[in-house]
Amino acid sequence: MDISVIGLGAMGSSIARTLVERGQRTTVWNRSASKVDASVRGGAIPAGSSAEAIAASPLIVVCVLDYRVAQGILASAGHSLAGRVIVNLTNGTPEQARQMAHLVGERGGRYLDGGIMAIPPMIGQPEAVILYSGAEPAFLAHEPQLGLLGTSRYLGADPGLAPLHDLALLCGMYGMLFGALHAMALVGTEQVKATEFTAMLVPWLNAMTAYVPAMAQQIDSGDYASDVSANLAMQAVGFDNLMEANDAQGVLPDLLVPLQRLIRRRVADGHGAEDLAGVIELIRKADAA
Ligand code: FVH
Repeated sequence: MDISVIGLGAMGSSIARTLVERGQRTTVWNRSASKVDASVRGGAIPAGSSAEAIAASPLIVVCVLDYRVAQGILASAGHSLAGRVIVNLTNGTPEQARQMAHLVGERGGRYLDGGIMAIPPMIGQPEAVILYSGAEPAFLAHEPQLGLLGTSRYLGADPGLAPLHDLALLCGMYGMLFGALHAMALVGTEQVKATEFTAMLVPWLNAMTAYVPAMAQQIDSGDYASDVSANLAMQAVGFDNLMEANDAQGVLPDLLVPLQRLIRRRVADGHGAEDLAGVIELIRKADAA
């Protein structure tokens, strides 16, 4: 099958390389020619322009820096989009995805938005999960090719669903990674090496991750008060110690201050006997917190 890849940054070049290696006739375009050359040496076919790359294949993967760039490329393609399936794997927001679907649809193309839950070296392996949303018949027709990039998960007809899930997963990732950085900074004030501390940190984070499904059940039921094993009023007191120790050790408190504010607010609202999961009620309503 023919496929075109537009954008040969770290991710796009990995996508193009994987497709070539798996026997796809892959046409590529990138703003900077040097990256095209590298891809062509690997077996891809160069296109003279983005419009030429779109015209070359029924299935076009776009993976550029942001939607502003992607929109410029697709808008300038005009009616060469007609009859094409555009799979936009560029990171963006749900609203941007819906607008892009509209743009492609107006020009006679079909649109799938995607969220790549992987880093470039993972592309082509089952661990590379790629979320899709948008035109379902187009997804089903091209799943065999898209499946070459990793494990595909189709989330629904609304093109905004893939970026919504993508960004939510990134929220979870950043919360965890920034938490790990903060923990390493705190123990580092007493010359504990990050590599040494990791042996303790990773099992702890794994144990806490195992607690997430129970939190999810509380969130879906709205019951934060049954079977409470660590009540929020107790956690608020412990959090005060945490803040005091950070201050004494000279560690920047910026990551922790908003967490303490949420815990205190929830306790002040009368939910001190409940579990931590109830804080979601404040997070859900930006103006209430
Ligand atoms: N790399 C990763 O780990 C993450 C994994 C999850 C998904 N993201 C998203 O993928 C999009 C591309 O990311 P990338 O890592 O390939 O990014 P870069 O290596 O910086 O390549 C950027 C490409 O965009 C092209 N580009 C930038 N500005 C323009 C422009 N004005 N006109 C045309 N093309 C443009 C750039 O071209 P060039 O600089 O080589 O000429 C690259 O092809 C991104 O949404 C991630 O969030 C990656």
